[in-house]
Amino acid sequence: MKKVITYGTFDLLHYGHINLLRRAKALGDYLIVALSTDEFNWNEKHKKCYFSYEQRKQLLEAIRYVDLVIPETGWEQKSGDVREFRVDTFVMGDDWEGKFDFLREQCEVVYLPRTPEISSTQIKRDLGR
Ligand code: C2G
Repeated sequence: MKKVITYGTFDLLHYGHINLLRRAKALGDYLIVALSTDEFNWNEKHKKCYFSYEQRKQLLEAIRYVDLVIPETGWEQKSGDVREFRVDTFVMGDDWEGKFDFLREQCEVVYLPRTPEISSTQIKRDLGR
């Protein structure tokens, strides 16, 4: 069974996220999503999420492409996750291009083109208008 992993906040879930998850799943048989916790988002990414971790987890678990959701609590966990879950492929949107190449020693690393024009920030901006 080919296992794929990806990481993110996935707040205000939108079709850009779905495009990423669909393509990530297509690279294997089992997709793990490491979901940023509220603390990680706030302390490390300075993101205040609209939905809580539990709400964002519930949304992700309802997506047909997602097989498992685990917490992302820090930047340093990726190598351990790849080892622990015996991951074959690590996937991120290409806004992260090159940032996780150190994982190439352990697994395949794939950066997928982002879906242009949509983002959680854009949604907030438009709704605030
Ligand atoms: N994404 C995308 N297209 C968009 C928006 C997001 O392909 N229009 C992708 C991102 O490239 C990322 C994933 O969807 O791979 C999740 O996006 P975010 O929730 O913004 O994740 P991010 O804040 O980049 O967190 O340790 C890694 C971080 O947790 C990644």
